[in-house]
Amino acid sequence: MKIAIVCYPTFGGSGVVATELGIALANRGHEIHFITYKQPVRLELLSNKIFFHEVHVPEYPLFHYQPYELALSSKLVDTIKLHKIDLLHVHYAIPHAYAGYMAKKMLEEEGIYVPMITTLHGTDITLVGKHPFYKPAVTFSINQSDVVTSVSESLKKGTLDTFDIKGEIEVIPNFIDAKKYSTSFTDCQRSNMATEGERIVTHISNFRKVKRIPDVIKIFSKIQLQIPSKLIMVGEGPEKEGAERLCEELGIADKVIFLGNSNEIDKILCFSDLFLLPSESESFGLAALEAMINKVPVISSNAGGIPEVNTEGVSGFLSDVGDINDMAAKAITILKNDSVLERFKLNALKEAQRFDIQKVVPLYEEVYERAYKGRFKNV
Ligand code: GMT
Repeated sequence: MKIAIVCYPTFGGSGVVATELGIALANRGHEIHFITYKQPVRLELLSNKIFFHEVHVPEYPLFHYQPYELALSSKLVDTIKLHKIDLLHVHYAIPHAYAGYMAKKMLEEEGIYVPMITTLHGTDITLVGKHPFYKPAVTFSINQSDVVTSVSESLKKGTLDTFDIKGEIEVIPNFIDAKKYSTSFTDCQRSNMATEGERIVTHISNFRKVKRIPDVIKIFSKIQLQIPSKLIMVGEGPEKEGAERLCEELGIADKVIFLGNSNEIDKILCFSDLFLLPSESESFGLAALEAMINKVPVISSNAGGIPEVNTEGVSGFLSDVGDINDMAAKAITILKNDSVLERFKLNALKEAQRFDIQKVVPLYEEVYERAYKGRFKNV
């Protein structure tokens, strides 16, 4: 099939999932066209089955806000016509489902019928989408999609509770390429980050408020009182400066390493002993899954879809949002004993394998087949 994928190209779960999905689909013989404003960070264009089409938004001084949706929908129309695309898959409802719907309607005027699949990722529903300023447009574009998928049961429920949804929402969880990780590193070079007797605790995110970055620092501050350890903070975002200040205030700045954004997440996770994800809300928690496939147990909150990924007492532990004492105590339980840590590491890997790409990508293919066959249904 020829599939157009619309996503955010930046560091962030939805863009990562969309990119990895596109690459996997190309490996299975589909022709994939990414359409977004920048080349997605995890996309290396080394395949004759993968194309990238950049959306340009020309600056015009009259506009206070440059009309990205307009440029995107025009680009979709042109690309779909030029490359005879069969199907459109948009990741993150805002504004992609809205722009996709407009493109679909414009194409219909020319007798071209392209089904649209919308995948809901989290903040497009739980944070941004439900704001009264956006809600009618988000509701409309979800309802106009030919198929709607959500990355967890929790997000599906949240969407049905918040919006007036007319059709089905199918849950297709996020995924991970287990094979890629089983063959990756043997030498983790952990000595670059910590001394032999130290444990390495890691957090990776976009450092937004929802990630509760101060909790990460405070949990680690308690851990390091009992276990010699280092904290590695990976990512960039608005909460980073405050986090650096908090480390100074708590007197742990020499034990916390801020690495910024990285394309070498797997290398970092390779030498990590524990992953912290105390988020306020999380539709799935792809970062936790990436940790687990690298044999890193997870201490997380029990928000949203995280319990669908991190299994209590098996791949790690879960606590109520904000309960940093509980999270620190559970982290210490795992870290203080070599054999306990080893058990959790192996369990984390095993649990992550439930989400292997080989099991999940065919679910998307099934959805595509069905949507394509029914493409004239809503005309
Ligand atoms: O976590 C973020 O803030 C980024 C956001 C995104 O859309 O890029 O992530 C959301 O989608 C990911 C992929 O499906 C999920 O794993 C994250 O849990 C979800 N984030 C939230 O719900 C806060």
